[in-house]
Amino acid sequence: MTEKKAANVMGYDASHIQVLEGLEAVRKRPGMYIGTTSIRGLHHLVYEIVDNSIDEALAGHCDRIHIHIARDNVVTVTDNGRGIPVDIHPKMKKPAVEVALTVLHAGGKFGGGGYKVSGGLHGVGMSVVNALSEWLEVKVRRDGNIYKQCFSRGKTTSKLEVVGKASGTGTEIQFLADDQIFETLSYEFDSMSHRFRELSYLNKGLKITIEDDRTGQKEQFQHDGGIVDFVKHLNKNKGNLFNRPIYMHDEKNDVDVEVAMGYHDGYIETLLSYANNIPTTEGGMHEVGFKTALTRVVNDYGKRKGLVKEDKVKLTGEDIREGLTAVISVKVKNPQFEGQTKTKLGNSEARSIVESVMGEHLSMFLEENPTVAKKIVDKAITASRAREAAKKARELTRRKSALEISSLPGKLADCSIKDPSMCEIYVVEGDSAGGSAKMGRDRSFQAILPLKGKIINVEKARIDKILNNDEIRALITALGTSIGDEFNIEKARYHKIIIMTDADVDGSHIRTLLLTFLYRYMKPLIEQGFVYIAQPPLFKIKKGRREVYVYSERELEKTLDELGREGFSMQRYKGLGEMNPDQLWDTTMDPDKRTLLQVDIEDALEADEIFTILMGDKVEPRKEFIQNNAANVKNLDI
Ligand code: 0RA
Repeated sequence: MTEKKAANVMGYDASHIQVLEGLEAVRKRPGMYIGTTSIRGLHHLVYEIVDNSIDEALAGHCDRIHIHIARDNVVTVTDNGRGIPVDIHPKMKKPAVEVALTVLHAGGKFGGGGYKVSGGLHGVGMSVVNALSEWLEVKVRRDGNIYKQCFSRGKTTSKLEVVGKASGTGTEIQFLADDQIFETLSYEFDSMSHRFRELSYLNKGLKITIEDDRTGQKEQFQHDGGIVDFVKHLNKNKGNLFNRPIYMHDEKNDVDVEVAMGYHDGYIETLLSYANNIPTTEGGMHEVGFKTALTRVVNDYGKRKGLVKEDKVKLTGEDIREGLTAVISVKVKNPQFEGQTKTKLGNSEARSIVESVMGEHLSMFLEENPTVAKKIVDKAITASRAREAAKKARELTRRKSALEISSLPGKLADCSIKDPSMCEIYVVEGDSAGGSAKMGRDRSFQAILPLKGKIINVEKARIDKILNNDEIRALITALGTSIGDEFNIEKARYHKIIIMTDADVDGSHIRTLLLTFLYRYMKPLIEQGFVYIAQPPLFKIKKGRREVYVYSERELEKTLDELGREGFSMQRYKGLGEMNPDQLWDTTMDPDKRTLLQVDIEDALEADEIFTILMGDKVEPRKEFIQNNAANVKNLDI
């Protein structure tokens, strides 16, 4: 063998092994690439593929993406982009599409420019999806042909071949996630829909459809108004100060900035920010730039027009953001995601560019729309006066509240362990269930806080009034973190906060209220994954000496089939109070047996939306909601 040939063989083997190692590493430590192998990770596979189609849409070559979930959990993502290139990759000597699917991080290597995402969980590349799939098939329509190639667990199982004639262009990727890797293969339609709706708002005009053969559910998302429609959607049940959200879109130094903002007559600020289509829940440079510009421009305008008396009032950022709903979407070349959950944009250029784009466009808008401008300034002045008045009131009562805060609420049955990371608190609806929970618990690490259900009536109390509610104050004190600007997660007294309510309408209202409250005033608790919903059983079935607890209607049918439909007795639990302490422990509180649903920010956002509808000053949406949900309510209220 000549030396040259030996080197070639070595070279080939080396690169070959490297490729295998790359995807083997993904299979060995999937968490490193997709965060988790839970349902979230499973969804991530789909999002990764869809992200690639969206990149194609951003480049202006794709306007339709279809996601199909089959009964056997096979997912197909189809787009009408240019199709992944099939020509031979000069270095790898393989079709580019094969390289994209078998080489780690190959995604960004070809196709020039664009705002490809490189950091964080997203943009890890389609090869990661391939590695974590039992099988994957890609079909590319390009140059009049349909090309097809198959893979299994990241390895090529067939060569790229032409399998037919194509008229247009596009890419279709079909895969079955690997059940050796994932805890579950049951995609959640609602959760995925939520993300696709968001993506459709963020990518104006793009049509995203999702179809689920398991349930027959279908959705179609397309918003020609983009984030303007998003703001309208968020504010749809609120008393808007003006009809059409303010919109700006500009690009400077490779940073693309899009902002839409509206105001309503409430007090809550809703700021949703994104970088390269990824939610930046921890904020970051783009948010800082936005806030700085908003505060400066509104103050300048107010002074210039004599609306704000120079020395008397200084409008703070918070004053100006009261009742604001804004969506900020930036696209940057090399996004840096920082923070505890990697959802904080670190790129400093984003700050100055958003600030400058906002500064220019908003000043111009205010000049051209004096009626709207006056409404915004007046609203901020009112907020500023309220803030001053509240401050004075607080100073007067400071001594009293300091006393209150130093002592834990009397209703709290605390746990004996003091290390928060080991402790959990059950927030329980009603004194009687609270009593059972106190007796049934493991007092070393489980604390119980009973809340009187009747007092907090979601439909009658406004969220700001709710802060004056004794029950809610007890909750704030028990959790230890304080709220709003003074919130400090380091002071959290428990790292699991478990909401345990009855499976009826009141219970679901209280849960909605608590989630809305936590979302608005203690958001990091949700972001950190500290908040859970307990899952008490709905039924107990007895047959002979056997007792089975059943947690859902669907499970009930299955269980009855299994036990045989004769000679059994069944108890329906209407409330937690019907269970004795032992039963409550066995079914709902024992860490070895219980199921807890972890609340994520999407759940909380949804609760906030429901809360807004239930609370809204507008009667119509409320009626509509109650009518639409009457069926669900019935299911719950058994
Ligand atoms: C690289 C280059 C080109 C298209 C794509 C990638 C592409 C990737 C995916 C993934 C899913 N759908 C996709 N659509 C396109 C463009 C090559 C060219 O025609 O110049």
